[in-house]
This record gives sequence, C-alpha cells and structure tokens, in this order.
Amino acid sequence: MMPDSTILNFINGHYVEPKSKQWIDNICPATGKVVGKIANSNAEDVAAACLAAESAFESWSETPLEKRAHIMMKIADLIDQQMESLAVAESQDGGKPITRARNIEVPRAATNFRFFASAITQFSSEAHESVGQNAINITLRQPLGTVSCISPWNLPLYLFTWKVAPAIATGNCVVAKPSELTPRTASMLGEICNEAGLPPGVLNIIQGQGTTAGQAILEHPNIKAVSFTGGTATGEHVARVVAPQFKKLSLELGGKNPNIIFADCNYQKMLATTVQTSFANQGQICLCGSRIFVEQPIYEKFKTDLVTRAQSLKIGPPALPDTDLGAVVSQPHFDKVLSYMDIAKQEGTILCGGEPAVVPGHENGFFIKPTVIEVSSNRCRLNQEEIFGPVVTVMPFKSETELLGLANDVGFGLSATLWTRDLDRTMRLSKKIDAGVVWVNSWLMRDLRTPFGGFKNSGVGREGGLESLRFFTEPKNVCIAFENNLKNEP
Ligand code: TXE
Repeated sequence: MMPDSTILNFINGHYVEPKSKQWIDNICPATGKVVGKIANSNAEDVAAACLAAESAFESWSETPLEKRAHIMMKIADLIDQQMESLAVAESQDGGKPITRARNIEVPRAATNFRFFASAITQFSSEAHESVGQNAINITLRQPLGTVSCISPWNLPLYLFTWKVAPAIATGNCVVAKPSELTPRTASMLGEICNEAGLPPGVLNIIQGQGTTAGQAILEHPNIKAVSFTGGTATGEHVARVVAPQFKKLSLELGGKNPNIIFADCNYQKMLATTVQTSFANQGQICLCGSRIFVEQPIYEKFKTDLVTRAQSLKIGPPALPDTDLGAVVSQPHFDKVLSYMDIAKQEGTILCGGEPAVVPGHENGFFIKPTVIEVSSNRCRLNQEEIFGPVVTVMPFKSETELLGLANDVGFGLSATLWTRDLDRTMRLSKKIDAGVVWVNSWLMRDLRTPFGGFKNSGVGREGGLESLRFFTEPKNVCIAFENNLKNEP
C-alpha cells in the first residue's frame, strides 16, 4: 500500500494504481490545501474490478449465510476498533466536525454491517401453493452477480456501507465508488475487509471522478444493478445511461424538506432539534429541513430564538472537540452555497449569517456562517432549489390547509419534519405530505428495518431492511407440479 496521502484502487484484495496513472488532487476543505492524490480511474480499472468480482462470485454466492454474516460482523468489529483513525480521516476529508464523525457517522457504518449480517440470516422468500392445480411455487431470491454502489461525499463511510453491506450480504460481488471528494474511509475499508477475511474480489473499490470512473461503472455491461446516492441532476444522468441497459436501479437523490412547526409543540425540544435539522454537518444532509414553516402565533418568538441559537454555534477547525460547524466540502460547493446569498438579498431578508466565516489559522478553508433567511413566498428559488449548505428559510403559516400547500409545493419529496402534540393532526398531515419519511417530534432517528427513499425528484426505489435485500436479489419463481393421487401400494 502507498502512503496514506495516496488513494489507490482496491481490486481483488490489493491496492493498485490506476492503469492510466492519472491522479486528482485531494483537497482539505478546512485549509484549502492539497493533502494528497487520488487515483482517477477509467474503464480499464473498472473492467479489472468487474473481472475480480466475477471470479469471486461463484464461491461467494454459495458461501453459507452464517459464514457471510460472521465475516460481516468481523468487519463491523474492526470498524469499531479503528474508530479513531476512521473518524479523523472522515473529518479531514469532508471538513466535518470530528465529534460528528466519531460519535455518529463512523459508528453507523459499523451498525450497517451488523444489521445486514443479522438480516440475511432472517431473510426468507415466499411459497405459493396453486391449490387444485397440484403445483407449488417457490420463490428463490438469488444474488444478481456484480453490482455497483456509487455514493456521495456528505456522509461518506456511512452511506457507502449502507449500500455495500446489503449487497455482499445477499451474495453479490461489488464494484463500489465513493465520492472523489471524500475517498479515504472507503479506501481504509478495503484493508478492514481483508483483515476480516472477506474473500478477494467480493468488494472492489474504484476511486476517481464521476464523469470517468463513475461513468465507466454505469456503462460496464456485466454490472447488473446500480445503487446510487447523490444529486438529482447526476441521478437523472445515471437513469438515462442505465435504463436502456435494463439494469436494476435505485436512486436516492436530493431533498428540500419542510420543517413544520405548530404552536402546540414541545418548544424547547423542537428548537434544539431544529438547530440540528438546519445546520448539522453544515446543512449537507439530504434530510435537513431547509424550509421552516412556523404557525403564526409563535413565529416571531421562534425567529428570534433560532437566530440566537444559530449565532451561538461555534464555527471552527473540524479537529477541535467543541466545533459545531466545520467547513463545507469543496471550493465549488462553497461558491454554490454562497451564490444563493445574492439571491437571498432579492428574495428575502437575511436574519443572520449570509457570508463566509473566517477561522483563524484556516483562512483558506470553506467555512460559511449558519444562515437564516426570512421569505414571504414558497415559490422563490431559495425554497425550490437544493442549496445543501448551512442555510434555512423561515416563513409563517396560518392553517393546516395553507401549510400542506406550502409543504408539497416543491419538486422534491424526501422527508418532512412535523412538530405537534396533536395526534389527529399528525395522522392527517402525515398521510398527505409528499415525502418518503415523516419525522414527527424527532429527526434522523434510525431504525434500519424501515424503508428509506423519496417521492418526486428525490429518487426512485427504497433502501433499508427488506427493501435493500430485495433490491440486491432477483426473484425467481420455481413452479413444481406434483402427482396428487394417493398410491394404494401394499
Ligand atoms: O454530487 P454528485 P455533487 C446534492 C447537493 C449537491 C449536489 C451536487 O445538492 O450540491 O447534489 O453534488 C458520482 N456517473 N447532493 O456534484 O455528482 C460522484 O463521483 C456515475 C445530495 O458532489 O451527485 C459521486 O460518487 N457516477 C446528495 C456521486 O456520483 C457519477 C449527496 C455523487 O456525486 C457521475 C450529495 C456519472 N456521470 C450531493 N457523476 C444526497 N442525496 O444526500 C458523478 N458521479
């Protein structure tokens, strides 16, 4: 293996250079400095990874479930053991506070492996007896072969393993690509898999840009399924390339989620959680509640309180334990988020933030102050486009009917957060909100058995629990006819 600052491909259990010898810079978001180089792979590297996956498949797909589960549990244990180095790498790569990486995200990567290790031993398929026709139908759930997992930069190891774990649990071999902005923890996972005894070729990790490495994965004829999480525009492109090849496709895309606050809510709990739904991970979580709608009677108080809380968040070096907000992921993303501040001046009133933050010693880092913008219409760009930074809008509403119109008047439908103590209202609204997940008096609580995914431009398909196990398997019906006459043998 090369030094930590050189990120190689992981193919057939070995770290290898890209065949083209092309590299991209790895830039630290907190300093703006180049800290290493990343393999920029192309179709040749993807072909080598596919070959490795194909040769591993026959044996892995026939490996007893208990053995697969045992190896995956070991991977989870090793992630736990290497928590600190993984958290440091995650924080340095993405600019996120180390405490977030250490306490939430990397532990969840271990949980992903543990959950699917256990789930595969409980997975069952169906049987249908064709009564009166003397036949029984048995549904086999077979692995697909080589599948691909393409993941984004905002929750790197957490989302990478969320796809890889069910893919290998079901007996597939994987060609996976992490984001070129955050390649390190996925790269470290290769070594962990070797140590845990995962056979070579079961997980292959291709590094590099979406347009080269990612595109080659989409186009490889032997890849049977694509599980993708990323931006909606990229998802649309992925769908266009993959659909004519009739590959299975799962898309988890962007969000523009409403955070709906009624006056009868538990105010303190709502306020504390809303600070998280607005600014956690610098607002770079697809489930963040970036459009806040507040019932009129508490609107002014809420506005003042949210601004006070936002201004008291500590923006600082990601490595410090008391940092609340780190850097956003890259210079282009920093520019994109800040470009909305000009729009904000036309479409609303900036109540706080709205500009870069200067962190001493990190003057070239991509830090942005938590920003709250008051808007008077939901039909503005600030409320219709995914900004994906520490930026929220606030706006009052008077009735449930008005609120529902506002909440659903958007092209996305990933999640919604609802704050109320009224059970009837909870059910009324939950049924009508266009979103794959409705958090009521909560946010980001995880139960891995539940379906996860979005309506509208937020994606196609669901992940989680049985949904993931079904996605990574092909059902095959075996119809067995039988003789139904009792034999009168002596
Ligand atoms: O992500 P991309 P970007 C949103 C967010 C953000 C916007 C763009 O609004 O501002 O998307 O982010 C790979 N073939 N989300 O451009 O491009 C890429 O290498 C195959 C929301 O950074 O979607 C990476 O591994 N793969 C989202 C992955 O796709 C390709 C999280 C995601 O990158 C490819 C991230 C191609 N042609 C951004 N092009 C969420 N839902 O949480 C790119 N990729």
